[in-house]
Amino acid sequence: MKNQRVFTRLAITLLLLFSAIASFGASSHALAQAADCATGAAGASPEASPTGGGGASPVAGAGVNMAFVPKDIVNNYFANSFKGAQEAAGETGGQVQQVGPDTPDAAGQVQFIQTLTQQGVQAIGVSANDPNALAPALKDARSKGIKVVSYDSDVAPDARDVFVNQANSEDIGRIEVQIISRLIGCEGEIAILSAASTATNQNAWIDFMKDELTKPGYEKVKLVDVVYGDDKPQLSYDKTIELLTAYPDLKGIISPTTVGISNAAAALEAEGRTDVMLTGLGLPNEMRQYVKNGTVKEFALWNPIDLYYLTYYVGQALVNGDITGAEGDTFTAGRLGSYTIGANGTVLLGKPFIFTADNIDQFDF
Ligand code: RAM
Repeated sequence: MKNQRVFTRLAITLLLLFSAIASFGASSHALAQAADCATGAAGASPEASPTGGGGASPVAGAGVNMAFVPKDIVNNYFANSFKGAQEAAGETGGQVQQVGPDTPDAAGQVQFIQTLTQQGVQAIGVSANDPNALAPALKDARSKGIKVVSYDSDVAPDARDVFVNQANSEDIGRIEVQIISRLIGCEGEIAILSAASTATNQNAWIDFMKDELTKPGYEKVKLVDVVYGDDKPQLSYDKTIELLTAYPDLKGIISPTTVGISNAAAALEAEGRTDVMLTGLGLPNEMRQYVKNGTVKEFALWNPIDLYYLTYYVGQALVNGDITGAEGDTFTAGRLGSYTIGANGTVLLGKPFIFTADNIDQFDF
């Protein structure tokens, strides 16, 4: 709670600072448009700070009993960020738990969903390792009156009520390509180190990365491979080494997964490959050392604690009948303010934020 407040205060300070810099026409590293290589196309714009919503005062509602089933419970992105759900439930008298497999595994997730359905929780939040493999179990839960909120990585739309998206998928995908292309001087071979090949979120981002690369300005940037570390630390490390071996001229790696980028950074550091640029989506706390020693110059993310916080409030609003998940439904999510359900039952947390050596020490997640 205290850390969260400090973070919010810091974020507001940063927002004001960045607005001031922008209004004086100076360039800020964190706000710099990443689209230096693309010609004739506006780049996706990163957020000034990774906060969401309108900042309204917390409004208590009737708390509900909600369970979260992340891709796995070991990954810090999920394990540490669950405190956002605890914070939200604490504000309204709700109850939350987080359960799931030790490694990212759709079959393991199904078992937890079935158990939660038998226990009769009121809402399930889920980040899918596979959009379709989880669908039957989630549909069964819904048929028994349980509200299903996917977050982070969506399931098949007819298997959930609402999807809480951390940031626009297109923004995320394009920003990654813009950053790596600029870092390699708009020329050279790049590769992608992803999570599971079935992960909904990474696959959506990769589609936009590929599309971005078709734009004018990227003619000399060549995507040579997409490999999968399955969000397993050792496998992600090994896949990075394999890329370095298979493509001796490799200039850059994009890893749109916190497990992937941190282990790719470790591999590059161990191999002394300062000539290979790395960017992607990472947790500031896992990336700090690599940013400080120069292995990684820039990477992006949103605030995953806020993602959990918002997801709890969506579950609560669904259970209490404040929303049905229809486009245009509105609800209030405590300190994040009010949100409106968009097309396809999706709620958007905010924009991705770019972390650099200049700002990374201001974040603790
Ligand atoms: C990993 C997971 C998660 C993704 C982040 C960026 O922790 O794959 O789903 O959103 O990276």
